[in-house]
Amino acid sequence: MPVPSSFNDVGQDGQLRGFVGWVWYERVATLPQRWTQDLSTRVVLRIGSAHYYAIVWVNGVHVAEHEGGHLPFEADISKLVQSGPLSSCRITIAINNTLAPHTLPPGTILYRTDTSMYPNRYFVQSTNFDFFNYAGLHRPVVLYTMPTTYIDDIDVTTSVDQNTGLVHYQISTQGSEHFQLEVYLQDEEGNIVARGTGGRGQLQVPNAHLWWPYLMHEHPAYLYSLEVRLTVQTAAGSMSDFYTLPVGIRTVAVTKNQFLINGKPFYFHGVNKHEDSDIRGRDFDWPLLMKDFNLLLWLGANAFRTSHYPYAEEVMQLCDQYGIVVIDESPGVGIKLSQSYSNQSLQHHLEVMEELVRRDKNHPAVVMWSVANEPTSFLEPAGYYFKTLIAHTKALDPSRPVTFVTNSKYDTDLGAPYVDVICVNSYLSWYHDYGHLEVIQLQLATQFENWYRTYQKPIIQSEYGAEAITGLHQDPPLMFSEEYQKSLLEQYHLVLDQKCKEYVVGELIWNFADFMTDQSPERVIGNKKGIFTRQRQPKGAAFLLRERYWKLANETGYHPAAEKPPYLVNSPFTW
Ligand code: BDP
Repeated sequence: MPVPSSFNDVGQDGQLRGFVGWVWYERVATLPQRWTQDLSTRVVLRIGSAHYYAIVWVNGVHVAEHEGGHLPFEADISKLVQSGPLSSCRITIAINNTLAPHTLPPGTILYRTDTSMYPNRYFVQSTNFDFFNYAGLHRPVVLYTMPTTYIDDIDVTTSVDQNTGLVHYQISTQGSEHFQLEVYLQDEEGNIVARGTGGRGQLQVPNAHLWWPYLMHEHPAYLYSLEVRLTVQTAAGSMSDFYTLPVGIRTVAVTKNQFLINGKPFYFHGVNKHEDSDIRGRDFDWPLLMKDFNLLLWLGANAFRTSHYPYAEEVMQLCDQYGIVVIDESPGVGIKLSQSYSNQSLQHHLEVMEELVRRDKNHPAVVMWSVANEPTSFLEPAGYYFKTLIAHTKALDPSRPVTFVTNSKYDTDLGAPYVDVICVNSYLSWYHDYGHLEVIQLQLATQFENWYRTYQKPIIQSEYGAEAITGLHQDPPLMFSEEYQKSLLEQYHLVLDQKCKEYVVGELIWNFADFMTDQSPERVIGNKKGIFTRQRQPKGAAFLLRERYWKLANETGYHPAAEKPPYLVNSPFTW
């Protein structure tokens, strides 16, 4: 099985495609002698994402367990590989994709016990979310080294005082108490613009270049580089660890009707995505990622939400580099059953937020955390659940607003009081009043007015859309045709054009591209609400949105290249 990849769509075996249970990966790696002989080297095994539950052994010794796909974990394997004459190491990873009421996302195993209908011990995995539960080693598995005294974490927040950028840093180290830390901040030309020493401090950058979103400034996404050097004296001489972190100086704030980046109103015009493609499933793949970024830039999208789970770290790095603003979502999707509000679920959700914030906190592109998507937030336990979860996330990161995405009613939602921005999904003239595009304007205006009157918080239309089978045409528009998808979006836009002058601060189409789902009578080989096909070819709606997003960029931000979008981009990571 290739790594990274989902295991589901690689083979010709239908049973493996829908397999629920344990799968095993094993590989032998030969390590350089320096790694195994030099005891001042720390050898680490890092797994980018294993969906869902993983147990890891090295040379048969248990080294790690991790619950939840989408976030990395690692194990220090130095002792194991440095204790004997062996320079090889056998890495074994067992992964179980079963989803239960307390997992994130939750799921249920349904046992079919009627033996007149099902074979013995027959069961199926049921879920309450609308994407295929791809599984496997979705991101790279790497071995890497560092000195035994090392930089463990860096925490950077930024603020601005008039023209001076302030970079507050905190560095945690492991391995020894006796070390020195030097910190440099370099600009894009490689000039050192500020220096510091010690584990925490504040760097001042006079006339700082701020990090601006794509299309909001003539030089968006300006990144400084924080260089951190740790030096330690040992009996064997001096040892050092060195880390480089891209830093964008920017501020984020929310008023009762605005979302501010660097003090200026920001309007999210973008998409919801999935990590999803033919054959590879949910794997991390550079060509696909660069294609998606080229499409985002072509579209004039300035933002996306990582619906409905954290995306690969490389995605977040590209967002920093291109100025694509991110609402970073946890895998809290499909929280529908009351068992999924148990203490066990909440405890795990709190831990997932810790892992997510620890991984993504330093990305300037990330401007808001989303703790969940479309939970049954009208159920009684939801109030305590979201109050606790949101408070915990804010304690982990006081610098960013927190939300969850709702499709509950404004007057019964028990989680909404705790969010900073109301993110609301609606599928007018799709899941109800189907075929009746004429009701959208009234219903959407009412939706916005109700939410704003109740909460006096900015609102994002975090999902809206319609399915279109590419190439299917009907005029007058009928459902599933490209014309219906376009017409439905146009009706939404008429209302958004009004409400964006008041308190609506964004619109994110569902979805960027068609994606795979479970089989059901409602889905024709997946969800077809993409404005691009799964192979990333545009439907009519993509051209409509492209025109709209560039127009919005004209009206709300800076747009140096409105006539000539810079859609041919070279990856900074490829030749
Ligand atoms: C929304 C969900 C999203 C679905 C979408 C749909 O948030 O995951 O794919 O509906 O039904 O409710 O297309």
